[in-house]
Amino acid sequence: LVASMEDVEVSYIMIKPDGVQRGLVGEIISRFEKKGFLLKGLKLFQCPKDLAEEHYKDLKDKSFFPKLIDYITSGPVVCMAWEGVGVVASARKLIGATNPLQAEPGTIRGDLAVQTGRNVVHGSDSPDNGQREIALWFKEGELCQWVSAQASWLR
Ligand code: FUP
Repeated sequence: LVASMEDVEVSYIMIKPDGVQRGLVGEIISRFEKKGFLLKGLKLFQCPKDLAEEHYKDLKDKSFFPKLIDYITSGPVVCMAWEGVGVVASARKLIGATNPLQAEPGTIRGDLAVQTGRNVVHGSDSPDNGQREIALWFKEGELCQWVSAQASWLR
């Protein structure tokens, strides 16, 4: 079954500094890989303050905003672009609720985190934000156009 190109979305997934520091990079990448999404971009990156502020601009009036910016810029993050039909909503399910104590067991946050302010991973909340965030975090030439050898077994 080959999905129509119109249904293909991209999601910006980011392993936050606590995920990197705690050695969870392989575990987190593995969940998206095993699910069957296609990895289009991947890098370890020290996020500058202005980029963190732009990424979270919708939250700039929240009381926790300064702490959020300090957290995201406190160490390297892993930036990823994942592609697939329904990847945006599915990645949010794999990630789990914002507050890890409310996230279901089996989700990344449910299994691996306890605090909202240290919730190990980000995932875009809409297909439009997926596009916006990937354009924000990746430069031209950093994404690969390729077809996985597994593709014909997944679609
Ligand atoms: P999510 O989409 O699950 O990442 O959640 P939000 O976009 O609502 O929040 C973005 C980030 O802000 C969260 F990952 C952690 C941080 N946050 C807080 O620190 N405190 C809050 O009360 C809510 C969010």
